[in-house]
Amino acid sequence: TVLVSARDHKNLFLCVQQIFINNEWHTSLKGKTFQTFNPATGVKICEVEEADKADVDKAVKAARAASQRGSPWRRMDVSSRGRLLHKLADLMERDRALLATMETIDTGKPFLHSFFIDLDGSIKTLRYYAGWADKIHGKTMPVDDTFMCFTRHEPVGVCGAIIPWNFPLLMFMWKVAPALCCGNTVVIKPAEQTPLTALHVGSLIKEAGFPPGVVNIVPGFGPTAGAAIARHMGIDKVAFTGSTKVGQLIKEAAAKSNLKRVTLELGGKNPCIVFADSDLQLAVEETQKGAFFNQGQCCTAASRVFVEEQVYEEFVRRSVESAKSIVIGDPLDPRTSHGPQIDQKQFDKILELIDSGKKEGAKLECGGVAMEDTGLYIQPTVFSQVKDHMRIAKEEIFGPVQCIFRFKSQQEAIERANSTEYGLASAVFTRNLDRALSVSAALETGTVW
Ligand code: TXE
Repeated sequence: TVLVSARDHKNLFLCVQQIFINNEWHTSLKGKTFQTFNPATGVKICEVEEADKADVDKAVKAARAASQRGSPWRRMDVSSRGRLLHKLADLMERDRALLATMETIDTGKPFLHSFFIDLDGSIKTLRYYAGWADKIHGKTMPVDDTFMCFTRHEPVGVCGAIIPWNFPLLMFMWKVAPALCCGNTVVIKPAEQTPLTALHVGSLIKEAGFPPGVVNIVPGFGPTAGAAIARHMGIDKVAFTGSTKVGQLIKEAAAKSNLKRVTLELGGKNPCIVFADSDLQLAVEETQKGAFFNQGQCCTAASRVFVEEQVYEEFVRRSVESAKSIVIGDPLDPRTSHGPQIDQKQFDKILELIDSGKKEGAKLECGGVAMEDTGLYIQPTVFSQVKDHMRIAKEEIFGPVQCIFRFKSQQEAIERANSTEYGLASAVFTRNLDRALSVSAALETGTVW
């Protein structure tokens, strides 16, 4: 039923288009709205009230009041805080199909991915942090003389969060769940491309029984609402996921305002090293999922695949075959595994980088162009013979482009993998456990798969 009504967008988004402050819906103080579009069709879904600096001020005021010592939120038992997070998870389970449909219409990601990956991950994130709420221990430290020394964890206070459009709901939960688990209050700005699921969750937060002001949601744009969060004197910490360039602005704004704490999760150019002794079919499948999942719009995308020379040709052949079998289509159709890019800006950036790859001499094995008919679809693209100096080897493409490199020795692979300004994630494929462990240790990334 949800899917059917979603096709014409009727009745689906009626109560979720406003700014959420103090558990109430507000219009924009400047009286502005912005549009959100379905990237699969280019059709406008709805208008959303646009938060600007004054609306952020209003949200911060609510969040500060809710975080005052003696407030219902601060007085709440930690176990009850955990129960509230579980309650929110229950409500998301109830509304799972609706939320997955909204997410698909607003982002263009295939429905089954929204339903089984984004919703599953969001609900599990809430439950995980719900379990932590009453297990945040301090320490006692032996000190000299007759003193006694112990730590007691206190909430940071008001946490600002600014999130991107590639996993709108999941990012929302990754930011909000840990903050709430520790007793903080939150002012969160969803990305301007994808505000809808966040706003629906606003209504669930109220329904779950969180006190007013604990979570406030300010849909709007980066340079206005986002920047207002980053430099706000009433916000104690800001967490941001997005581009490296904006991450630098956030840190600068934090430094120039109240030196609020900053957590950044930015871009990547993630190496995968495939050794000749690996299970080749598994390596082909996993590296390709890594490259094309979510239309390549992942900070941890497998964007540089280094393959040992003995298996290089066969790896490329199988990768091309696999890329050609990907089902591109209507994201609401359960058969679809590949949808459109999020917006024109990203679409143009990806095609420009693909073009640079062709010009700089990488071999285009398949794809490399947009789909002809409608929407922002780009064909899954495989480049072989990619060289380290090429732009496609160095810049984050954030689109469905797999770049395959050839290597001769383990040492060479490690050095080339590490030779990047990024350090987010990497992967190693081998059947040799010694090698898996030693290469993992040598890779300079936060995560190694
Ligand atoms: O990112 P922005 P964009 C990378 C990816 C992509 C590129 C640009 O390479 O192609 O960034 O994408 C808010 N002050 N990633 O333009 O602008 C904005 O409103 C405060 C990687 O979409 O960084 C949105 O909520 N906030 C990434 C959020 O920042 C500002 C996910 C992200 O937008 C702001 C997305 C400002 N001055 C893009 N300007 C990942 N790590 O997963 C913008 N924003």
